[in-house]
Amino acid sequence: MFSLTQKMEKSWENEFQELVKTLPKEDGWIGSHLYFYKGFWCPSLVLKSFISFQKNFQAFASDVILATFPKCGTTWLKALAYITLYRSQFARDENPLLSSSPHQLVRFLESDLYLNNPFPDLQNACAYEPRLFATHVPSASLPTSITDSNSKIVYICRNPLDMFISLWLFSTKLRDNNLRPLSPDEAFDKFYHGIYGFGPFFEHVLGYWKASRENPNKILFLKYEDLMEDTNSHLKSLAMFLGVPFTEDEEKQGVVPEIVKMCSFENLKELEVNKKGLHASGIPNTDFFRKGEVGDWSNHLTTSMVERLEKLIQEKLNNSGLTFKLSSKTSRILHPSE
Ligand code: PAP
Repeated sequence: MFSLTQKMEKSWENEFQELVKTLPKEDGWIGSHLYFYKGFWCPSLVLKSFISFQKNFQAFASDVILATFPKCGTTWLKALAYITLYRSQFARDENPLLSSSPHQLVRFLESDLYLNNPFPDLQNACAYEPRLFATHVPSASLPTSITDSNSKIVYICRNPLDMFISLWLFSTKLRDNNLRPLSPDEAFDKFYHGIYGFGPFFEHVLGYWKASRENPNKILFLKYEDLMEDTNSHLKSLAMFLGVPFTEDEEKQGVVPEIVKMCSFENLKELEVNKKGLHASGIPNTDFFRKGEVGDWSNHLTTSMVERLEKLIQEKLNNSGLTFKLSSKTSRILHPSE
């Protein structure tokens, strides 16, 4: 005899399998597939959990959601936001980053909490209040309870050239051994056409960009390059946005540069906790720390790849007001009117 819950699970599984058959499908970069659903390429491993997250997540007005495009600074933002938001909860020498990776501290909704459970225990997933979660889901596909509530979103993106190199090298490292390697040309072609997890990049970035301009009190829009250039002042803006501004006393005591240093690439990469252990998806923690630089694309991309990407950026960002710095040395900004 099946219980009602088992019957519902079976019918949802059947419904899911029928849906999957109808979706455009492409090979993934690491091993599994990508399905085009709700306007983005969803990795097959998280398709079901994305649907559960979208259907079942109930946001609280106090929630903070870190929304990011993959390889654009998620790990860094998780560390900065966690320490800033909860700094009054722990002693300075008991910093949680010393014992947990940023991904353990701020858990992904679709690719962690909802992975094997359509109704995860979200309350116990966060050590402190307000709740802090992360997602790679585009703004148009977020659960309506996030978009319609007073919950806050912090978004980070990065220039697409560095993002592509970061994604390609990350995928190359983790790619299933049974598959032949993804050549730079193949990877570039897929990237150019927006076929990678949570892509296309430009639709994702522009979705959050437009939403943040319409409602700057709800969405703080950050760029990796700006954060790299002046982490202190962006951290102060982040604290203000989260409703936990640094006090004069804290500023005098040097709390801001202390958090910046704690969350820096150099520091996090060397912490024992980030050198071992696995992310919820099975990816080694250490693979989230590679080079952490602006402009590394120039060591990898051919001239023709750069030209094609620059043209694509100009086309896609035209009239949006959004620009990206491509290099830290020259502060070169690629502007759509260039
Ligand atoms: P995810 O979206 O898959 O979780 P994410 O953290 O966004 O990954 O991307 C990893 C990138 O951020 C890597 O960039 P790279 O390949 O160009 O080096 C990683 O090195 C960089 N990164 C990780 N932590 C930090 C940090 N604390 N400061 C600056 N960059 C960082």
